[in-house]
Amino acid sequence: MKLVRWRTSDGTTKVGVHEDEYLVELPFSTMAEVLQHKVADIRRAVEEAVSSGRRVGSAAAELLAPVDGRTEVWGAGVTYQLSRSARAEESGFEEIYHHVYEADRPELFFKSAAWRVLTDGDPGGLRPDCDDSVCEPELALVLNRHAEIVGALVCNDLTARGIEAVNPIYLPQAKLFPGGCVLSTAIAPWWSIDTPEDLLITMAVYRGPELVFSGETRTSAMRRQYGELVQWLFRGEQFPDGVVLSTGTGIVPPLGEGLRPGDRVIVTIDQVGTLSNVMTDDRDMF
Ligand code: DO4
Ligand code: MG
Repeated sequence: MKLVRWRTSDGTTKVGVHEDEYLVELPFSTMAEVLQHKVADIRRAVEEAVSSGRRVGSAAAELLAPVDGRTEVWGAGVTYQLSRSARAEESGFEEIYHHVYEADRPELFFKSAAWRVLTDGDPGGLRPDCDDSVCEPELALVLNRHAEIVGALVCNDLTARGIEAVNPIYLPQAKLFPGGCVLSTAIAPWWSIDTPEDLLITMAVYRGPELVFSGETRTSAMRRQYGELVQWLFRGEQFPDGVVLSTGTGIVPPLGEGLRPGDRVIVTIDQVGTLSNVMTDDRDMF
């Protein structure tokens, strides 16, 4: 059972629960409104909706990206040892990445507004002015305005790593661009996930029929606790419609083996979901 947004055949957008081939509407008009509530209230609304039996078939519904309104997407960086060593290797700025990996304060950055977020089956974006871009498969936390974890998503934090490698101060240009933020369609409620601190994350990149890269990690390899990242994010910020916090990547393709237009990237996180997107550097696609 997952939380989703969908568009009906008459063009109305709804928010509800997706279970098997059924949808059940929730008493909220947007996902932003859901994220204004405490987890206990959201859970109660979900349980009441499911037990009401007011199910509709999902076949005619168009599932949408999971966020709307003023909900933002933020990223955490250098939270896995592999991310730290890869950034140091690609840029030569070893000390900066070493320091942020060890420091109390994590690296946190704005990634996307809700209206720019793409989802499963959409194209994924590559910057046309960067010839070394990578996919970053990450577990993303869905947080309400009260800094509680409501659920989880798969995030592909697409990154123009060739730009960041020239100078880490170019980070916003390496992270924010059309098609650069892809989230899975359905929010897995946090209360439904067993051992969220040890989930398997896998990624595969296909060029035509050929598998050109694959990798895996586990969330247990992350240096920081989820609660620690959440606490730092809310320390100096407010999110009236909640926020999605992507927790960083533990899978990094080797230098020089970046994505090309036409590559299909598939990311899966146990119990959370799957993302499959074909990459493009054509900005008219977004
Ligand atoms: O320092 C750059 C960002 C790193 C990042 O996005 C990650 O580690 O996932
Ligand atoms: Mg990342």
